[in-house]
Amino acid sequence: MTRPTDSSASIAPASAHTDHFARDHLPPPELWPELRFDLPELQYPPRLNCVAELLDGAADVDGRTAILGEHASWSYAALRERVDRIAHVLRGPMGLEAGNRVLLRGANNPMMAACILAVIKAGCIAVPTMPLLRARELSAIAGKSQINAVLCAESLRAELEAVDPPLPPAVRANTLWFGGESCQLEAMMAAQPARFEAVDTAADDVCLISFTSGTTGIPKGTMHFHRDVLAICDCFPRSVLRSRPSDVFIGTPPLAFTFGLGGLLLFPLRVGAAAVLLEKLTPETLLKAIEKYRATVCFTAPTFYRQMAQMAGDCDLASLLASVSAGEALPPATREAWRRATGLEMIDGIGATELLHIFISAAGDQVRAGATGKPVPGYQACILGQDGKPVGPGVIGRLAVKGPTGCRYLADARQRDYVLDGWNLTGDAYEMDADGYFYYRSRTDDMIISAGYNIAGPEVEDALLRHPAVAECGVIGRADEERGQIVEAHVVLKPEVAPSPQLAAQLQDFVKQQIAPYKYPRSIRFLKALPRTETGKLQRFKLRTENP
Ligand code: 3UK
Repeated sequence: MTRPTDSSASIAPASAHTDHFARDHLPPPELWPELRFDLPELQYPPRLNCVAELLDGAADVDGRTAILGEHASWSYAALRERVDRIAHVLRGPMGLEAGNRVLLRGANNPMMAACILAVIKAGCIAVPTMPLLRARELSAIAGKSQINAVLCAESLRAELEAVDPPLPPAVRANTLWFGGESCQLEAMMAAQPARFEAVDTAADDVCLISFTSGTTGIPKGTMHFHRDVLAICDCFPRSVLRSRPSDVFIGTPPLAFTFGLGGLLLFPLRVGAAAVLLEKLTPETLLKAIEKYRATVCFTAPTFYRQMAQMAGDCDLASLLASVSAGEALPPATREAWRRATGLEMIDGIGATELLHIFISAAGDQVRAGATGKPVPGYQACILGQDGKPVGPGVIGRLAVKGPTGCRYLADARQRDYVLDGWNLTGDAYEMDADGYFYYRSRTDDMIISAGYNIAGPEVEDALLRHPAVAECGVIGRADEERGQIVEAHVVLKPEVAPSPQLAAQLQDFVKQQIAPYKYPRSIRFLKALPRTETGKLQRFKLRTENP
């Protein structure tokens, strides 16, 4: 519950946490990015429980649907009751205190959503994990965030029990299973009161530790406050997406990925809309589900849109008003294919786990060809040159961002790499135009340097994707004695096309006709599929290392 701001608002309000682990492991203040609250809607009171804010007002609205799943449809009141009962289980029988960390595991479904919300409402810290994570990664995440308890879907039980090195005995003793045959958590909920008074947390108490999907290296835990959760709802969805109570949100990103947590749970709740949570979606089943649920807003990654564009003709997508693409660069060829198939102008948006959600984007007639967009109101962005100073239009440099959210790694030396002079450095090479539009070029460390030329892989990928034989592709720099690096394309062909040296030569010519010839791929390899993370990102390092 939030109290009116009082005269002591300028003094940092006391944490509600009795377990101070999170606060103790925040980076030192001088390593934080600058935080800016430049809009009226970003002025949050010093005490704030974001889940109380999202649920306790809306829950009184008669019968409105909050969450739909394969086997469930919950009104706001029904969702709130479940969240409250789970919060009682956490603080009662499980014996947790405010500030404890709860590891969460489950596919996208209504119970997983209720569990995340309950942990936060109970004053604890949610540590959601992606279903496909394997034993070693899970063990690292559990260790780094020093978890106190686990809520896990019964369907992922075997995997969790195989975690190696095993979870500490106290954590194993405090693990509850939901769904499946046993419905252990559900049975305990039934014995609890239907109302839970939200823990009166400080706006800057940590409520979420989200681990970066990380295409390389050891996972980094990013720490987010109650106020951050509301701030992302009051930025992109409000000014770019313009979501409304009548919206029905659907899509693929896992709730354990902040792209999904925001797009498929927090954003709909913030405006009193409905969220459809479905497991194991494919491009085909997502299209069917949009039709079935009359979804109005879709969140997924570029490769899903590319595949859906080819099948969209078989479905009635008339309900769809907005399609949001994030996670990796949206090739213009994919934007065009989706527009041809559906008549919709996609909303591209760049977000990051460190900043929780999207901070540069554009919608409708604000979309400019090839650009991600402009800073979302509430955020600022610029391009930094090699000397760390902002550069003007037309120069490629490092993308730097600041706004109401920003990077705070859990006990991680890499904090120094992400924050420079108050700016968050996302690791992306971008370029700005004279009108303030931002253009993605590549990841900073993926820029290909061949015979002295800088070549951005995604531009070559976009050219290849326009060839009718190409389903997907990934372009990397391969070490080369003569040129330093050469451009190498890894191409997945459409099912009806067979690979051949002739086709490779055709693809090379095709690229040369569209972009500067020096950028053409000197090497072409045909693959059955591209290596991707669970969040839909191409793992370029695997293309480099697994195909020597
Ligand atoms: C890349 C993009 C070009 C970019 C995310 C929306 O992807 C998300 O978070 P991650 O921490 O990765 C961040 C990095 O992914 N990227 C994301 N979107 C785009 N590149 N165009 C885009 N539209 O390299 C960025 O630095 O996994 C996305 C919302 C929440 C998220 N966490």
